[in-house]
Amino acid sequence: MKRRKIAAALATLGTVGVLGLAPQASAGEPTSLRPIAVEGRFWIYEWPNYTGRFKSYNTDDFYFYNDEWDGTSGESVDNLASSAHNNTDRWARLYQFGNDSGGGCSGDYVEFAPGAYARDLGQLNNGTFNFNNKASCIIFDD
Ligand SMILES: [Ca+2]
Repeated sequence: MKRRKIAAALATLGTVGVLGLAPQASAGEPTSLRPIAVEGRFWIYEWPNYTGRFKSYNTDDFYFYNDEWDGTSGESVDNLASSAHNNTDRWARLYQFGNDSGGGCSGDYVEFAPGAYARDLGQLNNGTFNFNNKASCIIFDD
């Protein structure tokens, strides 16, 4: 997967993730879910500072709308994540727009290096980039 970087180290707690605005980023993305073997899990949290309800992923998921917070029934995680931790061995991206019809994901994205975390998705890139309550898709690098 080609990685377009508008590089900027996140300021929070030494996070090494990179983010970008990439309306074209869906070009070349896989069009179906892959059973890739990711070590560990990528965690999203309802509130900043890794608090509130949580959900984790260890494979691509193009459609957060049908995912529930752990321990809930029918309460979608879509557009509600406020902090995140990539506790996997892969690069991963959270995308603004998901897809349930075979297409890729699109819109703004936040890219996480293996092990990277974002304490507040609403205050990325020294507070200049707001990804709070936007995540709708996750894609891991091969
Ligand atoms: Ca899903």
